Amino acid sequence: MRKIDLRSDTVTHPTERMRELMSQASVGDDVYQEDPTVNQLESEAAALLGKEAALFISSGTMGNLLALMSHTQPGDEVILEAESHIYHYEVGGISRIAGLIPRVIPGKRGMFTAEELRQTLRPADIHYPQTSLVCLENTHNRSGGQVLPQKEVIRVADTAREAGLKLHLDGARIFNAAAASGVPVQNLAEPFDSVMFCLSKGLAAPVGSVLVGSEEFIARARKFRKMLGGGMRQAGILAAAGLESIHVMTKRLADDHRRAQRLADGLSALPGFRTAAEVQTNIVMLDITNPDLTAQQLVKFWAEADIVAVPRSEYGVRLVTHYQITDNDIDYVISETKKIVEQLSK
Ligand code: TLP
Repeated sequence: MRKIDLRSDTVTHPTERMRELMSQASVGDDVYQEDPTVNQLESEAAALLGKEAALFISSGTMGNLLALMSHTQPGDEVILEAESHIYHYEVGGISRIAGLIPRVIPGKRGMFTAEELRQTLRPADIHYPQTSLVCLENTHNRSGGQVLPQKEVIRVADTAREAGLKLHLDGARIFNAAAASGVPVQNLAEPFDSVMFCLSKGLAAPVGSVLVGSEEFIARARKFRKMLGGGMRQAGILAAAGLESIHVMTKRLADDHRRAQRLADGLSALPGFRTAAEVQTNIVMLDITNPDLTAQQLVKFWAEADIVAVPRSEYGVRLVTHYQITDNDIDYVISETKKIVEQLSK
């Protein structure tokens, strides 16, 4: 039986059309900037996000790291939301490789306010590190795919700019934010000097992310990418899939969001489970309120029914919808979970 894999949208396979386009892609040596398909992806991505230039990179982690390195000098301080992906899940590259000091501000649903940023900024003093960058994340992964409130994003950006700071957006799922809010990606990207977005999550490309920003910033990032061993050669094979992601897969994300809401509604209606009432995008944070069922046990029960998920805490599981998850799959997950609840109450 086919497995219903809800661990992440990173598990998506390339579509048949992507495989066709990949096999036909024109290629060249991208380190010499001679790959026509990579060049096309970069120019389309820059235009779509309203920035001067773009760089095709192997992963979201690399894109964020390149942004950190390109906007700062080693020893600088970077301000991040406390639950951000860069802080939690990027192996500390911010310090180990970029040589930066992260300073975190706890937010609500992934967002701190302009006032909180103002209070965090320090006056000039010989003792302090140089603060040079503020990073935000939209959608915000650890808060369950929340879309950041754009008005507050603009206020934070204004405050950062007044203080002479640069702004980077981890927009791994920016197209989900656009689909959910109805705000075009260009507007979501507008307050930022740079944005990283991923092709290989809900957009189904097998590999790749894109970093966008000014010509000067991208030239710096390109050099750092080479330094980190991320210079690619005939990468048009991969960029061809990325173009399909942008042209086609960005248009269908509302289906994933609707299914995530249906999954949350179905599971939270069962005794012993809770989710946020409103699921904004494709991530459902499921809390188990039945002390006799741990996340580990639930995931084990599910595995027997070919449903794949991973615990995120003792009583918490993250479930992510994507194009390989159908309406029938959602019904099946809910009905199998109901069986587990019935077994437990016997
Ligand atoms: N997130 C992955 C895991 O790393 C947790 C996932 O399954 O959600 N920014 C954000 C907001 C992300 O969610 C991710 C991946 C990245 C950056 C890093 O992208 P990759 O995995 O391409 O390095």
